[in-house]
This record gives sequence, C-alpha cells and structure tokens, in this order.
Amino acid sequence: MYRNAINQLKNHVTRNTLAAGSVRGQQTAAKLANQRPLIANEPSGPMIVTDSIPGPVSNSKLEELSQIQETHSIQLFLDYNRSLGNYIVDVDGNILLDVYTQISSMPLGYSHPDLLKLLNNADNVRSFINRPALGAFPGTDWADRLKNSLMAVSPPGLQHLCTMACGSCSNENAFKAIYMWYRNKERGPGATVTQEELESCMVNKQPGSPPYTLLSFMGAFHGRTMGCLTATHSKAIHKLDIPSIDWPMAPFPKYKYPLEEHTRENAEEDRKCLEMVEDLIHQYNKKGTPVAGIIIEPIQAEGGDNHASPEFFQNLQQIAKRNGSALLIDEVQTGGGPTGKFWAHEHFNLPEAPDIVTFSKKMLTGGYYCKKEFLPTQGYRIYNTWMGDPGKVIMLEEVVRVIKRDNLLENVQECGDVLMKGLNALEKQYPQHINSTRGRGTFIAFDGSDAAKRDAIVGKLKMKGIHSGGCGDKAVRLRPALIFQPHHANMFLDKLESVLSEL
Ligand code: PSZ
Repeated sequence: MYRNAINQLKNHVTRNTLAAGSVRGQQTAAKLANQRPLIANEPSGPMIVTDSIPGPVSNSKLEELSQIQETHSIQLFLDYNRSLGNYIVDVDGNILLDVYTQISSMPLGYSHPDLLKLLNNADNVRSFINRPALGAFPGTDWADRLKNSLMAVSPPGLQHLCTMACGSCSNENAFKAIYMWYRNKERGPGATVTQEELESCMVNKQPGSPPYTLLSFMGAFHGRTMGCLTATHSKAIHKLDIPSIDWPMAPFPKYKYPLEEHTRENAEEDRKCLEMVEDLIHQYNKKGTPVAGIIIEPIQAEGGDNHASPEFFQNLQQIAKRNGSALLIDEVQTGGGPTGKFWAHEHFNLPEAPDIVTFSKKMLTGGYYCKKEFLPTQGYRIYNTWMGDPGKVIMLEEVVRVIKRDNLLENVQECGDVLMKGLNALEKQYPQHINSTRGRGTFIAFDGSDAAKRDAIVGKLKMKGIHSGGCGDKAVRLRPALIFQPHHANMFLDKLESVLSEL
C-alpha cells in the first residue's frame, strides 16, 4: 500500500509539477520524489468534473435543505465517505485539495486511519455513546485521558484546565474565571461572601454583580455568544441587532509588509496601540468599571490574519500585570500546531505563561488551560451539562500521539517554508494581484489587491481544485491540516500561479 502511494506520488510529481514547467516546480521535484506520503491512497491531485462548483447535485441538496434550514452560508455538500487526507470530495464527485479544513479544525485531515481504528475498540465505543455530565460523573479513566491528551501538550507553565464544548463556550467561561479571580483579589485573603452580595447578584445588581469589563482588540473574533460577541469586532454581520456591553476596545497593530522593510513604522505602530491599551484601562478603572482581563488572539484570524510582534505581546503582558488585569490568549484557531509550535503564543517568548489559554477547533474539544488561581474555589461556578465530551478527548489522545509519531510540527514548519518562499516569489511576480504574505508555519495569508480580486482568486482556485478561504477584507488564508506536506504545498503554489497568470 505504501509503495503504491509512493508511485502515485511520483506520477503526480511528473505529471502535475514538472509538466507545469515552472522553475519552482523543477527545483523541488527531485526532493519530492523521495517524500513519504503521510496518508496512503490519498488522491494524487485534484480533479474537477463539473462546469461550476457547486455542481448540480450540491445545488439540489441545497434546495432540499433550504426547505428546513437557513442555508445562506452553505458553500458545498461534501461526501465524507470519500474525502481522505488532505482531499475533500464533493457530492458531484469533484476532488479538491483542502487548504481550509473546516475553518482550521481538522488536525489530521479526513478519515485518518489511526482515528478510524479507535472505533474498533469496544471501550472507546462505549465512551462515544455514553456521554456523561463530566462535571459530576466522569468515567474511570477521565484523569488518564486528560493527562494523555490535553495535559501532554499543555502550554508551558499552565498545569490546570477546564473542558468545554466549543470555542465560544470556552471563552465565555474563561471570562467568568477571570471575574471570580478579580473579585477574590478585591475581597482580599480569607474574606467571605456577604449576604448582600448573594441577594444583589440575583437581581443583576452590585455588589453581587460587579461592573467588571474585559478589554478586546479591533479586528478580533472570539465567538458569537453574548460576552464573546461584545469582544468580537471583525465583521458587522456577526454583531448586527445584538445588544452589547460597554467594554474597552483597543486598536490592534496594522503592519506594513514586507516586515523587514518597515521595522521602524511597525515598532511605532506597536507603541501607539499599547499606549491606547493602557489609557483605556486607566479610563475604565477610573469610571468604576475595572478592566478585569484582556483577551487577544496570537494572530487575529477571522479579522484578516493580522499579526503582532513578540515585543507587542511581551509588553501587553507587562501592562496587564501592572494594572492587575488577567491576560487571556485565545488560541481557538491558532492552537494545536498550525503555526509550527503547538501553541502560537510560544513564538512570543513571554517571560511567564499567560493567565488563561482557550482552545477548540484542532483540539477537537473546547476548553481552557489556566493558572491555579483561576480555578473556582467552589463547585458549580463554572459548569454546564456536558463540560466537553470524552469521545473528543479519546480522539485528541490519538491526534497527539500521531503528531508526535509523525513529527507533524516539523512537517508544518517545512511545509510553511515552502509556502512562504513560493508565495513571496509569486507576490514579486504578480504585485498587481497579491501582496503582504504573512504567516507562521502553515498558518499563512496573503492579500488580494482588493476584495474583488481576493474573491476572484478564491473562486478560480476552486475551479482548479483548491479549496481555500478568505478572511478580513481582502485576505486569502491557508489553514491546511498538519498532514499537509511539501508536495501539497507545491501543488497549491502551481495552481495559484496559474490563477494569477490568468487574472
Ligand atoms: O463565523 C463563525 O462563527 C466563525 S468562522 C471561524 C470561527 C467562527 N472561528 C471560531 C473562533 C475563533 O477563530 C477564535 C479565535 N476564537 C473563538 C472562536 C469561536 O469558536 P466556536 O466557533 O467554536 O464557538
């Protein structure tokens, strides 16, 4: 089976990469021929069989579903029985290389053989069907499962955690952990909760419901529940008609690219944004609405793949500490390896761990890691029915094992280099179409010259068999699985080159 896959790969390289005749393709071809595919029997390349995507079957399924559901956001119906590795197969039979992976949430691609094997184990199956209320009745092996999965990859310095179902739910509960921590600090050691607090919280009044606030950044996305949505500022469609809370919003740095040609301006941009953060904290503290915490993504994803420097994050952490606010790093989209480190904030060399790190997507289960002082001191304060799902944690245990066994973080770094070099070259060749390539690992984006150009690139890539996605106003983003290899990267670059040459 393995030999078969190697041959397929060799054929593919000769057919698709060399035949394309690009210099870049020829340079990498020799290296590729020796590369071991991580997923046996993956398709050797994309194949488009309909004149447009979505094709007729997808369209008829959309029609059927729209009788029942709101379907405006649905792009395509997929055949998950046929999708494999880095490839999705749609219901019309189109095979596409997926560099978007369900909004960055498939760590090992589709139908990974090691994940499928989990279903052959009867104990696992029982865990999948007997979903417990984990906050009250965890199973015998729950602590072990956590140690082998989430705790085996916990961010340096964070030894405690709370599991949840999704990203929004993780952030929302992390906010609560921050408020309780802040209130405990205010009360002082050994203080008890007063009767007045217990009664006033029942009617949403002070002192039981304190007017704490949480600082977020323009361009951020933290989820769609009420607190998260107040901290989200990426697109109006997310927020329209929903009441929000008066929380401080600071500007997130906007860098000029290439970075090495704009170091002075970008450092000045950091300084200005950080000054605003501290001003806002002072302002909100002064008006009696203390800033209990700051929430930030290591790379603003939905907002357009906006990056900030390690120095920015180091200084932000200092500002948080100076003002007694907690620092929450939202790694829902960046966590789980796509930046080449397990956690994106590990790139920032923070002198100490952030107070809380939230996760979901590639981690399969939602939740957060935190410092010990952010664990509630009583039960039922951070709680819900499921508090996650053991089935997801069993799968994550396997994902973590495969990431280590197959050196997937190194693979991500290697692949990221191929993509960055290729994109930088294409950006020089087609400056009228694309610019501002940026990224870490395979968590990469580049801008189209405007929104229409971006949309055209994503659309034309699709018709050449590449499923990518947009973010922000005009960015194309890459969110491949961790099993995306250099030969896939080259395939992507070849197709992009061909799209750009036809624009
Ligand atoms: O449109 C949407 O609701 C989308 S599109 C991508 C996301 C949501 N990402 C989810 C997300 C995230 O990227 C970050 C940085 N933080 C929190 C969330 C919320 O996670 P979920 O969607 O699981 O609630």
